[in-house]
Amino acid sequence: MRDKNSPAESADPAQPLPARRRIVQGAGLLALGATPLGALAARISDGVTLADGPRPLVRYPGKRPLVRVSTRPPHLETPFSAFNEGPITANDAFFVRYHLANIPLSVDLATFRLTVGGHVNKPLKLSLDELKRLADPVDIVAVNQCSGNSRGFSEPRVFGAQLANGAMGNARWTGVPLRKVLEHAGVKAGAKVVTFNGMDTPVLPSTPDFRKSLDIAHAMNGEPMLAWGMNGEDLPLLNGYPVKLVVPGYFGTYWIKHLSEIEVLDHPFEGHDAFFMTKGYRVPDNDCQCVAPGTPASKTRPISTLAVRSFITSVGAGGVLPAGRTVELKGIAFDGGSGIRGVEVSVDGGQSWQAATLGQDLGRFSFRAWQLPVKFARKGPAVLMVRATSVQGEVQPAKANWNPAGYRRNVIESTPVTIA
Ligand SMILES: Nc1nc2c(c(=O)[nH]1)N[C@H]1C(S)=C(S)[C@@H](COP(=O)(O)O)O[C@H]1N2
Ligand SMILES: [Mo]
Repeated sequence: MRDKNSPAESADPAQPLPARRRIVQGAGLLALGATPLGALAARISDGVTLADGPRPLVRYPGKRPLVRVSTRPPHLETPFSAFNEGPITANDAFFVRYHLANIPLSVDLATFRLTVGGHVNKPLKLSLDELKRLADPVDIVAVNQCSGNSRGFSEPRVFGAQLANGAMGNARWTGVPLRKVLEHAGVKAGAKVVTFNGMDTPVLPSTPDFRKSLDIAHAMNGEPMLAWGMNGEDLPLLNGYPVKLVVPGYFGTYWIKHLSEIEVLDHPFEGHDAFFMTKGYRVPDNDCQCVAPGTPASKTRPISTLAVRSFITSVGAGGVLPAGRTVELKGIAFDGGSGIRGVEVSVDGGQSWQAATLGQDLGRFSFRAWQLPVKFARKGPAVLMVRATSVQGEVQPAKANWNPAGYRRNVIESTPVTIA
């Protein structure tokens, strides 16, 4: 799969100011650092994040123009303005993330099979139709967010794709509970973990395959599901057609696309194939899942649930709002599955906060829309902030937590605007 259109050079207009401001700084630095070494030095010394300039939009099959992070493998962000269209993210706007460049370019349902094997009584080999008939279908609205969403704002800067805030999305997923499929195969006593693999493969044998695992208790708790439907349609190819594992409340890394192999193990998941559990996608093993900025984590564990977050979607950084009349601020909030208790907004840089009105409850794993009418008395610069509290009482931090991979960022967002 290659880009069909030449990339349109355009900044994401709704990108938060830190990105845009730094793009401008970056342009200056580029002039200063005329030599490659100079540019590199400037980048490192300035703590620059997302400084590679405006990010091009690219067009892939089944998708509207999305922000290009990389093309091999495809890694695409949702333009942030799409999140103001409502709490459900449209299929053609949904972000795309792959680790391995050999991705399926088409899937033939005549030959597609999902195998369920390992420590089970009756190994299964299911066509999509057989999977659909295996149990009554269920629906769940849930957020799929990449662990590294917003990593590009980490300071100090961290390795990895310099993502802004568009590596997340919320959809209604249709499928069957993983538990039903495992019950059908008959999990044997002594099962410990369940591993998942998709149809994409590494280019080089030295690259580990992208496999993930869930503890048997989690796999059997009724929440993880094998989904074929997304917002009432088949999954888009780039989001895992024909079947993906949906793990509500958990980061996207567990949501295996083009799911083709499920294996039950009676021993821990280890070795080369377990790279993305035992080496990658790990967070500091403490409550904040963070360490002092710039320091390594001594003990780590696999990343798991989403942290509480909220965003303003109706106006972006650098936006202009009118003085003297009512402006409806809108946005979204979500957490790892307790649900959103409340959202507060500040229009004075965090000195005072007002409670927003929450929109329709689409379920505890979903984006929750919020809105708040505000009136600005004075013209000039203003900083809008939004802060969510989850049902279980988790509040977003005022200062960003930091970890070496830039995972799970959930600092209170600030949106500088001009009142005119
Ligand atoms: N088969 C497969 N599934 C995968 C991945 C992958 O590389 N291959 N990446 C995971 C990661 S890290 C993320 S964030 C999500 C992204 O889901 P999306 O591309 O449908 O938005 O897919 C997950 N599932
Ligand atoms: Mo991810």
